[in-house]
Amino acid sequence: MLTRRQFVLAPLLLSACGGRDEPKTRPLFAADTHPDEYPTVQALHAIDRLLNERTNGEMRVRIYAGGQMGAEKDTLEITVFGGLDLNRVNLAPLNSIVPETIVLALPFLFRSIAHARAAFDGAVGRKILDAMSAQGLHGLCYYDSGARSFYNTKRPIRTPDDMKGLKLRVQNSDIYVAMVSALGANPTPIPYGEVYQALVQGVVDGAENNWPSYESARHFEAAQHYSLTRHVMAPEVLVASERRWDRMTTEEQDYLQAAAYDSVPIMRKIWDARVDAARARLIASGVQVVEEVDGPAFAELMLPVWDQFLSDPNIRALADEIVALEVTDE
Ligand code: GTR
Repeated sequence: MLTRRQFVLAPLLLSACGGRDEPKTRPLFAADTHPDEYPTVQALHAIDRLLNERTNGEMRVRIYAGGQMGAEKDTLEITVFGGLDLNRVNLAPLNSIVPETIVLALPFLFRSIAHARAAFDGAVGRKILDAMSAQGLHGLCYYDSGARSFYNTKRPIRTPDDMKGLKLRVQNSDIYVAMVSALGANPTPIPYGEVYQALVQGVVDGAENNWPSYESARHFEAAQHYSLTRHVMAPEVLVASERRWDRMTTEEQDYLQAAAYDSVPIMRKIWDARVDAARARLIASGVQVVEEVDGPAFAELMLPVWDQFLSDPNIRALADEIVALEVTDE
């Protein structure tokens, strides 16, 4: 018996095995954990539109949204072996595969959204995307993910003391496990698609995410205290399978890379509007927002976490490069 996921994947796997003589027009298969209207999926639609226009329909993207291909960690494995051509994931599940990506996941690394965007768009961002090739992934671009904040079912969080003893869901990444432990709470890695259930059933007391995901995944229905800790501003990432990338002509690679870059400002516009709309809707629906959070107290507890994850001097150099970035529009 095939499982549901194997069943869904079967056509992809068959065509991925099709080799060099597959029709030129076979679309690029792309996965995203979010539903179709979410800004990251809209970015994939923008890539499809741009490729369609620029190549007269020769290059297209077929999007499998809503997590139908599985959790991000699993879809990344599928991408590495070529069952998916494109994958939009958060940076977190890449942390254990590509050590350089840890840098962008460091808590309290970015001073502002402008600082984060300057890092994603600049030389240091490109270096980290290029490091992915060693692991079978071609890094195409970053998308915004705003700032992540803690929310929970129990109480407002203002200081690290308020975190004590809370059981909190984290993404599948060692640095986030260490971050939540250092804050005195108990981290539990759970795939995104299972967090709502875990909150409702009390398996965890809370989680952390940006406004759009907190709303889209309905976590706010169960966890009403949203504290603006803004502890992480790690980006979303679009990767291609190196297997597929290497089979493309240079011209096709150029079209795909250009469409990916050009989708970034399109996504940012959709993203900014979505953050504002989600925040307004959630506040109107009764979510308790805690604005006054002791940021410096949280940041101070992150120093050992930085040291632990920056023990490799090459990785530390990337973090230093980001900290030293001068940003005019901050
Ligand atoms: C969201 C992100 C997703 C997923 C999710 C999570 O902000 O867009 O790709 O990583 O967070 O918390 O797992």
